Amino acid sequence: MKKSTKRLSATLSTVLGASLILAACGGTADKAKTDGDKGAKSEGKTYSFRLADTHPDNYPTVLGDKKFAELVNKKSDGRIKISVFPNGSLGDEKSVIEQVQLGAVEFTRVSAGPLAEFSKPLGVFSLPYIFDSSEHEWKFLNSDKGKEMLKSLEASKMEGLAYYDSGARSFYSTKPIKSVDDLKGQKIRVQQNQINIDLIAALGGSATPMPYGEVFSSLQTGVIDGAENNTPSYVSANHYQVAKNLILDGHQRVPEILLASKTVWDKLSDADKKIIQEAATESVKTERAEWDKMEKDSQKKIEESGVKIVEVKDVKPWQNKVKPVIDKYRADYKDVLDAIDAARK
Ligand code: GTR
Repeated sequence: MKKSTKRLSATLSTVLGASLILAACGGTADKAKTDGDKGAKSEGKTYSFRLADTHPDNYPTVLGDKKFAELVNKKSDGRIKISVFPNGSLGDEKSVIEQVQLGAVEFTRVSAGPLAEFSKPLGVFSLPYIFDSSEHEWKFLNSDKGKEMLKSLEASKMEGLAYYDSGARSFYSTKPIKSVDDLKGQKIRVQQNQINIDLIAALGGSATPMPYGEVFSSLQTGVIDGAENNTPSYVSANHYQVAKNLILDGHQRVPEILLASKTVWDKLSDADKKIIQEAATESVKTERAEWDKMEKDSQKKIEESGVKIVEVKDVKPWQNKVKPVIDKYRADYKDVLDAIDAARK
């Protein structure tokens, strides 16, 4: 989609969403409930909500979203309908987050990367090399502190429902990258937040924050030299067809987050909140299983397509180079970094 068309559709969707939510929360059709049901106030109401995701239809997060929607529908006996809008069709992540804060879009699945500009605690996930492995990351995400971080979104008008998997992010470029030194002087696209800008600066490159949907054409036209992401995104967004040098440095593990607009959430009955929360938690299993599958498929595709892959055996030189970033933010994130360290044991 052209940028101008995309913007128009994002604006249109804001307007549309706002009217939808008015209809939903203003108390539409009260379905008669069976007797003996003394549930909370809004029980029995029907809702039609939208969920935005930047990824295409068959991507693991979108499959997770769909599972979530299906479970909500089932658990509410068809009263709560959530339609999934993939492909960034409701706007890029930053503008979707803004729409969610307003209540114009009711749900979204976004990366913790862009969320960091709206909710400072989530910035910790953009710090480099804080997790050793997927196991370490998930042990933390499932810990009390991990759950508390989801809840911290409330202060920014969002209700965090669940974490989804997003693996590890690595650099890729149209120019060769054989070691950490090769990023020097390269223009690298990053997710939109300050920590990423500092990260690229520490590596000697220049950071270009921009929406995900613009990365492919920017690589093609040379606006940027490279970018960084997990392998499923590298493949599904076709970046691997243009940026054919991949270095598996795994500098970040930035989880995905499924969340609701707090404006919408606060108007739901306790029973409906419970339905939605349970469905979100249950959908994690689907997303993670799809994630594992897609990581393997992407790996295969990359190998078959002539991408030059460099495995990083020793991350020490990378860690040393990005240490100024950790030093800059250590005090801000002390509590959570301690909890992440504790999850290592
Ligand atoms: C992906 C993530 C997307 C988006 C993208 C990006 O890994 O799943 O939601 O944030 O990265 O780099 O913009």
